[in-house]
Amino acid sequence: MTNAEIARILEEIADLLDIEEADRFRILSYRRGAEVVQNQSRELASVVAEGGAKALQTIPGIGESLAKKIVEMVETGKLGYHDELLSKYPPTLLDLLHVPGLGPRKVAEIYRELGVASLEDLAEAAQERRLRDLPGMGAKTEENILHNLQVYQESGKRSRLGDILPVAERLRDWLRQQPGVIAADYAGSARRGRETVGDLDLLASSETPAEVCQAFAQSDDLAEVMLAGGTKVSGRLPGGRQVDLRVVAPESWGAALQYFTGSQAHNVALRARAQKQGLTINEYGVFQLEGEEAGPRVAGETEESVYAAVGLPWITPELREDRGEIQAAEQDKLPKLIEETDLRGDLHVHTLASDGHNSLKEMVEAAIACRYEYLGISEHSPSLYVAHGVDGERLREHRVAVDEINADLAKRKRKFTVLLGTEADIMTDGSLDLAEGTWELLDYVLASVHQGFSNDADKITHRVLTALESGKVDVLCHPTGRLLGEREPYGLHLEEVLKAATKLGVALEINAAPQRLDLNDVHARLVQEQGGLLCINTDAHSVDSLQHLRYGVIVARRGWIKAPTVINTWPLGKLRKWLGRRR
Ligand code: DGT
Ligand code: CA
Ligand code: CA
Ligand code: ZN
Repeated sequence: MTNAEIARILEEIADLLDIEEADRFRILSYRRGAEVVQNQSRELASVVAEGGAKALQTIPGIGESLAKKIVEMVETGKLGYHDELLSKYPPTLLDLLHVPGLGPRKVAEIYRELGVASLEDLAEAAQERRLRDLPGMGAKTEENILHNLQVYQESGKRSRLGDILPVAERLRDWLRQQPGVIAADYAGSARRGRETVGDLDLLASSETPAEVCQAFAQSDDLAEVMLAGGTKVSGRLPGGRQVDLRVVAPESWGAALQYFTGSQAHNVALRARAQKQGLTINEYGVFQLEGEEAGPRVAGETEESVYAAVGLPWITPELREDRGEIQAAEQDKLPKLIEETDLRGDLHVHTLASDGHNSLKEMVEAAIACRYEYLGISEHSPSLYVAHGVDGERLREHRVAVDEINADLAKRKRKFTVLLGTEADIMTDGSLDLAEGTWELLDYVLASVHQGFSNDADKITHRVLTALESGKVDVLCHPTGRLLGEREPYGLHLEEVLKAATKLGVALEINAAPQRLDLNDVHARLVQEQGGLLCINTDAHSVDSLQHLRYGVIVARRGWIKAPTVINTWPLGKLRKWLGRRR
């Protein structure tokens, strides 16, 4: 049983208890448990195998009772308590909780009053206008539910990159170790780093494809096998996502990798170019055209050879979206894209002081292990009660703590600096949630919209612009507020906000949290084109989430971003100077 599966069961228990209106703290403890499990880098099943419940309890956040439940899940594949709760309700009822805007209270009510127990029931009830008569609902709520339901059902067809990439890497590594495999990689949208992935495409080259296919079809990683042929396997991963493996001959490896990486639009453009040069490209290679027919092979063993055959340098997969990359390659104007190692620090990080799970010291140690030069701590501001926003008094204590850590680091001759920032809420009137006298204490200010969303585009745009014009904001965080597959962007006039930010010298965040990826690739590119600045942050709430930076870098690369556009690639001196520009 994987950590993700364990976490899902705990999460479901919390949801079911929520529907039952059980004790809040009990519900919260299951949610916390799920989060702790999700954030482990080690598989808990192997922790149990090695040291049982005792070993589990050495992990911070896992107490005796959670440990017992995890052992039961690992050993039996299920949890009695979970089954007991589930048996009280139709299994599809839980799906309703994932529809944005439908909390447990509402779900319980529409189940009780209308017998709505599945997404289909819900759609029907909304279309037949039966929801609006329930207490506390109305025509408007009903419309919203119907709309959110459509959004949710659309997004359910794709997985987040952050959920798929680790699996893709594991399967690639597994394939590379199989006897007879010469090369293996993942292709498709996962290799291009798209923010969501429809299905996972795997590719291997081998002289003995049937054996490779057979081994894959029998591997524990597939929950279901739909097709197992001599050169192709189609199956499903444990959460239902489809995965296809194709095995090709070594001389076709590069051509197949190029073909199955896509995007389709990029491939179409590349093929058109080939055609003009009297060549044809398919998944087996590049061939000379003889009339309509493919003649002798001219390339195909490597991807480089495919691009070289049509007179182009190799194009990195993140750019293969037919957004001008072929023209740029042709003119030798491909950008020198940012890389993960260009980042010198993370400026959006939470600790136990607000809603993070690790201490300041632990976050600093983890950032040093990432080989960063600096780390910016940015706790939530006071108005965000749910996240234990930090008030002026505590911020002063924080300043002292950060200064002490810096003094200690200096004493130990460590080249590492902790910066003190804040993640100030942008209030509904556009003012910043900064307590009197705190701005002077801070090295920098992040600003975010977290609450009081409005559907009125003019209103929310005005709100954000007012905040930017305060002259105190250094970085505007997760600018559109979207949550992939859960919440659409606030309807703000984004281009207007991006322009204003650039004019006012405010950097825009690419929030690398896998559920956000906000700004996205297209908007990040727009910022760079208009001469603005970006900042790639993880918004980490635990040491493990610092690793999410890679997803932000992928978004940036897909947005053609070069390192100098991103302020946290700058050396500390340059960054400090910029942060102090208005002080
Ligand atoms: P996805 O799975 O929806 O996230 O997106 P992709 O890009 O992974 O698309 P997928 O899985 O349908 O196909 C993988 C790649 O294979 C795709 O990017 C290009 C190539 N490919 C698949 N079918 C076709 C096709 O009919 N024509 C062309 N030119 N290329 C195709
Ligand atoms: Ca795919
Ligand atoms: Ca596919
Ligand atoms: Zn944050």
